[in-house]
Amino acid sequence: MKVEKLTDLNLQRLTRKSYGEDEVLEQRVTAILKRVRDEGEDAIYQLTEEFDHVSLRQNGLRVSDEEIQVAYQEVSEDFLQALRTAKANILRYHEKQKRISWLEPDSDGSILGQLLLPLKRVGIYVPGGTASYPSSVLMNALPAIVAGVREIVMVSPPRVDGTLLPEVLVAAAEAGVTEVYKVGGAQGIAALAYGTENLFPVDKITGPGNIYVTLAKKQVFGTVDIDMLAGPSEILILVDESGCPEELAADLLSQAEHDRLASAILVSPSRELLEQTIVAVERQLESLPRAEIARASWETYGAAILVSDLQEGMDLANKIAPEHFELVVKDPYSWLGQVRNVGAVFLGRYSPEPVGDYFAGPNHVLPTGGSARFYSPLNVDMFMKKVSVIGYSEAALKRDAKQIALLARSEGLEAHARAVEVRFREKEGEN
Ligand code: HSO
Ligand code: ZN
Repeated sequence: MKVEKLTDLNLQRLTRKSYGEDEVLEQRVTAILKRVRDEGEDAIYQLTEEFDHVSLRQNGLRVSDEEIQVAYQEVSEDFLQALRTAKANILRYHEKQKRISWLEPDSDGSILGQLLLPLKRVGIYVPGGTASYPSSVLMNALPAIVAGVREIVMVSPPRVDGTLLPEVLVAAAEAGVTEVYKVGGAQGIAALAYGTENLFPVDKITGPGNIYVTLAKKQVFGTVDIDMLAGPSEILILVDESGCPEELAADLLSQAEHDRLASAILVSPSRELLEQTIVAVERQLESLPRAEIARASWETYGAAILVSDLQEGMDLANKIAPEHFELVVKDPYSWLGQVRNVGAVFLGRYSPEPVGDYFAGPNHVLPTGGSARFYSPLNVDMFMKKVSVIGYSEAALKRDAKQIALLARSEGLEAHARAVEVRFREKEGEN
């Protein structure tokens, strides 16, 4: 890894699109979705045998209460404590987002308003393997709980022994998930979107997954709502000369270890700091258990970029639109007003990104792949829908009738105009 000057930078390498432009994979996913829609659980059992190498035909897909109880015995007391504290923090943060229905009376006697209603039933996808994160269970389920969603269905691919990770099951129970099924991949998304003989379909699917899951979510959008098309994790750190190379290297690697496709970018006006941090990354990689993944990510999608000043770095951050943005500068709050296109901003030396991943309270499901330009972090609103309320009074309709009718006729819609006018014609007839 070498320091690159901003002027020489190939920005395209760092602004990858999200998953989802592979036609062959798209078609494979379409076929899986169709199979589950047409054949139901039988197809799910077959696909699970094929992809997860386990047969669930005997005990079924649903996780039983006993399995949850066993999971509680398998996790440590300290884990449970930490999970419960994280849950309390996440709930507190998300409670602040909750909006309520409103009705506003006007002096003419009419009432306008908006009903805010929780979705009835939502599905959460939890990936398998080393990306099976209990923290993500909390981050997906708790905003739904705060929104008032009653039915929260979780799906996750089974391990070869036919179980799910106990920590994930405990997180599901703690978060208030109401049903858990052992089904992953595109077939898991199909089960949630279309339902099966024993699984009622949901209204919305959230949660990250691999490329099959992401493409499946894209394809079922419209049948159900989805949260976003999540891509590999990203971090961009903007740092002045006050930064500490060891800390910066650790922060970069904390994202790089997620995925070979993850991206970790360091931006600074200090060449010396960039160089020292590159050395620190190399050294820290030596003792990192997931060094292979982190190194692949760092070497392919990592960067150490020299800018002429912090302003240039800030502009670059808004252009790249990273999922996570650390501002490790002397007065980070003075830059906050310029932050636009990032999923979450972490201010100052004592806000390393994992604080947000696990504990502080904000959601860790964040827009990736440049979509921070138009997407928001997962939030309570995303689990609610709105109904418009219109309660016109006689006086109000009388006042507005002419103009409404005029607009209707300008669109050639005579029946619309008459539906307003008929109310007053009758009255005139009576007189
Ligand atoms: N940084 C990840 C979330 C996560 N990290 C889960 C650890 N566990 C994507 O924002
Ligand atoms: Zn993370």
